[in-house]
Parts: sequence; C-alpha cells; structure tokens
Amino acid sequence: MFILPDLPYPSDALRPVISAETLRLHHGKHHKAYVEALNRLLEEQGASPGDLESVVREAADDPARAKLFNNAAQAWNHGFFWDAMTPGRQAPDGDLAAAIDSAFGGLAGLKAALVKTGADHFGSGWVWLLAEGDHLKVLATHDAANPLTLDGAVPLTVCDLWEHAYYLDHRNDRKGFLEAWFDALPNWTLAADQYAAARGRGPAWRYPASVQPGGTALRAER
Ligand code: MN3
Repeated sequence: MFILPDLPYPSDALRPVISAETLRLHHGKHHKAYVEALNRLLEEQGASPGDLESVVREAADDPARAKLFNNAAQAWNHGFFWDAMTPGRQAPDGDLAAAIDSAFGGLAGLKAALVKTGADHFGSGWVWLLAEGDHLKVLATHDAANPLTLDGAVPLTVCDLWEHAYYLDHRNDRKGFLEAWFDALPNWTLAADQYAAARGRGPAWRYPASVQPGGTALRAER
C-alpha cells in the first residue's frame, strides 16, 4: 500500500499564498482520498506494486484502468507538488538558471509562460515546468495527467490548477494565485536536482515506496 507522505513543512508555512486551511484540506482530505482510493483499487485487483511510478505508467492510456490511473497519478502529482514548494523564497542558479535564460529569456519569461499557460488552461489540471534532456518547456495537463507518461520528460516543478488548490485564498483569480505562487513558493533546489536527473545525473524524484501493512518498504530506496 502507498502512504500519504507528511507535508515537508508546517501547514501554515506557505502563507499568505496558500493558507493553512487550504493546505490542511488539500493534503489531509484531497490527497488522502486519492491515496485511499488507489490502495482500495490495488487491493481489489490483488496487486501490490512496489512503486507508484510504474502504476501510473502502466495504467496510462488504458480506458479499463482509468480510475486506477486517475487516483495513482493524483497521488503522485500531490506528493511531487508538496516537495516542489518551500517556504524559504529561492531563485534558480547554475545550469538551471542558464537553461531558463536559454528557453524563456530569463526568470520573468518563465513566469509569464507558466502563468499564461496555467491561467488559460480550461478546467482542472496541472501546469508543469519540464525538461526533455537539456531543453525546458512549460506544459499544462488535464485532470490527473502527468509527465511520467511522456517519453524522456522530467518535471522540474508543478502547480495545481484544480480550484481546491486556490479557491479559499484567491477565489476565482487563478492568474493571481499563479503569479504569487511563482514568486514565493517554487523549490528551485528540487528543480535543479530534477534538471540534473533529466540529463542523466542522479535519480529523479520518486513517490515514497509502497509498504506492506506491517510497514516494510517493498523497494529498498526512495
Ligand atoms: Mn489538488
């Protein structure tokens, strides 16, 4: 079974962009519900996979397993989203900053692209900064869809576009949420590690390995 990972910071740490109330509901209700549904579906199928990435990839594009895909991918997306934010305001540097300059003309250009793509996205989903090898791009995905199913793509950061992510704090102002989010919350340290992974240097982020009911990890390392 897969766990609901603890938030990597206190629930009030992302204020004022994300209130403690939003974060508690988002993690403790929404993310938890995806993890519980995922575990229920796996149990019904008698499956005990070791890693969530395989579940997402194997269930993708299979209409018969859409419910499994949706819950597995939403569990993964939220786990990555929590780690993709940090309360200490950061800025990209090194190779990542150079790649942002090359693809977007600088951090302001990346912000404009990510905010526009996220604000223009119709309905629920996610807005990602991805690396395909050296090259960076911004992409929005619908509902639970994520870049694990795109060959060679590694997500560097992500923001949740579902209304539950921002409605209590920003009402209908998704654009305002994305602007404030981009300025204050991205974990550029994680993004740099992911960018390195995209170029074959080190492992990419993974969801915590599944555990047996007794608590033993089925996979040796995260
Ligand atoms: Mn969400």
